[in-house]
Amino acid sequence: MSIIMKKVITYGTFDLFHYGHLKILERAKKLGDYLIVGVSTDEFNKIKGKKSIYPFNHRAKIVESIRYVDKVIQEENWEQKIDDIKKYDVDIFVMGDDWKGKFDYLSNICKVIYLPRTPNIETTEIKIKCKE
Ligand code: C2G
Repeated sequence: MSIIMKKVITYGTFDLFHYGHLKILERAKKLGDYLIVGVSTDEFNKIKGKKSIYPFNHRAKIVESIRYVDKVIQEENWEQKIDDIKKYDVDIFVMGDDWKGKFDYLSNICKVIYLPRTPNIETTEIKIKCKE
């Protein structure tokens, strides 16, 4: 009996892992049976103009330890999403709605869903509060 798994993918830096990150991973997993997360490498973060507090290997290990996550891959560039979706036979691409519209080009190879961001929690805010 073949088990048809609905595979979901999402991407992010996931620095200073917080409730907003948890909630999007939880909701993404609920859309299918298997959740792949592309965690941005430190080098890709430079391209994104982001500097994370935690290095890639810490961020990746934290994400892969989350019960909703089935697989972590490296996110190294903007272009890899199409290849990842094909390589892992992904059905649904999920991102927070701060990215709304930015990845609609993927909708001819999988379902694209933007989920509302969790309000009032931001890694940048946490960094500022820590400095106070
Ligand atoms: N997020 C959320 N609510 C928050 C903060 C973040 O739902 N309060 C979501 C974002 O919308 C994103 C995910 O959590 O879908 C990861 O957020 P970041 O680590 O900030 O990801 P980002 O730097 O936006 O990288 O190719 C896509 C990029 O790698 C996304």
